[in-house]
Amino acid sequence: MFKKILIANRGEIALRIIRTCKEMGIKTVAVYSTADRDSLHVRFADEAVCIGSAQSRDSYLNMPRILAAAEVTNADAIHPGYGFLSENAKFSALCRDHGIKFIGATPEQIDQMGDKSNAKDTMKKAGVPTIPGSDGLLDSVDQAKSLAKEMGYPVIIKATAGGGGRGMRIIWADEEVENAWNSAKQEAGAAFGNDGLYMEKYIEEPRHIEIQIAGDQYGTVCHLSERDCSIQRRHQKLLEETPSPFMTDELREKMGEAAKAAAKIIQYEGVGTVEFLVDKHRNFYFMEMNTRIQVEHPVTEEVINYDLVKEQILIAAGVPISGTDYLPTKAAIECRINAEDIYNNFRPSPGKIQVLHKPGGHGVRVDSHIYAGYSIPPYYDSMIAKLIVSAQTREEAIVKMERALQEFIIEGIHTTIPLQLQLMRDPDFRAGNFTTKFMETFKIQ
Ligand code: MV4
Repeated sequence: MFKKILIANRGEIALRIIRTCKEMGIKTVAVYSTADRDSLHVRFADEAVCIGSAQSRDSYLNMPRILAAAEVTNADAIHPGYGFLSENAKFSALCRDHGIKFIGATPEQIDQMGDKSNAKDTMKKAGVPTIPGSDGLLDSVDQAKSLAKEMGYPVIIKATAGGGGRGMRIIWADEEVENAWNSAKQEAGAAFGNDGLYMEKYIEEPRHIEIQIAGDQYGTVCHLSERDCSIQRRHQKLLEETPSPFMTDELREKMGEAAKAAAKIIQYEGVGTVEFLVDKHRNFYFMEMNTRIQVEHPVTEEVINYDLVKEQILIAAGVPISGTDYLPTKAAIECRINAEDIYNNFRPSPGKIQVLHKPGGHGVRVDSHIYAGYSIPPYYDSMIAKLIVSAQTREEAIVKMERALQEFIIEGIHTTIPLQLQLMRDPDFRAGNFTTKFMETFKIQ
């Protein structure tokens, strides 16, 4: 087992990883920027190394400095958390070259899944359902035009290096193809340095349902059921839950098997997530595979009674997994609490937390790095807490979440708590009647 793990991240996930390491008897090294001097991950780690100034590229994205911190502290593994370097093939390769175990995917797997058209091709070969569309990348606007005509509208053009909706264009008619092609190509080239585009049939009003998987070094793979992440705003998830109110036992079985096939074909080792789009007829299609621990992993932990970070560490250390799939016996919901002003277009709201009261009670979990007197720096992601509740049924979980949100007092900054409260009281949300389009028409009160 590892003796010492360096956590190449900040905020709640750094704290989350430190907590598991402590329970496993593994020493921890925090790295931090000058803006995070007073952070809890620095306080609670066994050692802490300042790696640079506030801007991420000077600190949390600075590979040489993080590797140097690992070398001087004698860390034998690096946990990258989510975001930052968690899906960076170069960093994964650098760790390998330095004899430090990267607790995440290999550079080959990251590259394989990072190119979306290529990932889709790989999944097709594994027998995982994919959205009908172009055979690989499109060569020209003329090819795009004829394929769109042949498939029938609407279609969608996507950047192969994309993610988060960038370089994506929905097309409803012949005359829109040329503009969509040009602007997507330009946007993708500028954003990713790769302007490769492919086309798919556009799925209207889908749900975003993902399957958590785990694979060990010996080829054993299991799935740990689904999370419904359809409640999003501008590709930022607001709330995640398990089980999905749209799920059936039959669909879970099929999606679980597909997710395992996806993991097997790339010989995936570690915990990962296979994202699917699910249409109104419950047809499901591979969308992306994430080779990291995700923000929303706690909802899965609460219903299957399993520490996913511990599992990541055990798998990385070569411990075999049991290989049995997990089915939910409870319900869990996570609300992301962001320092944002929902009445001013979700403008970030950094600043000092003057008063703080975190909710508690049975079935309530708060994953957060904030404390009374803490100043939220303006340089990073605005998520400051995750409120997770679990209960016997979805209905009870919603009631509990409403209660816990009411108890959550944060003064000094704006937060998304009022929006989350409104969601818990929304008749369509309560009925499980929502798609990825839900927030587009949601009226903030
Ligand atoms: C789609 C789609 C509809 N049809 N592909 C959004 C980000 C990227 N991961 C893929 N995305 C989508 N791909 C086809 N063929 C709709 C979306 C989409 C979406 C997907 C999941 C969650 C939220 C979304 C919001 C807008 C669009």
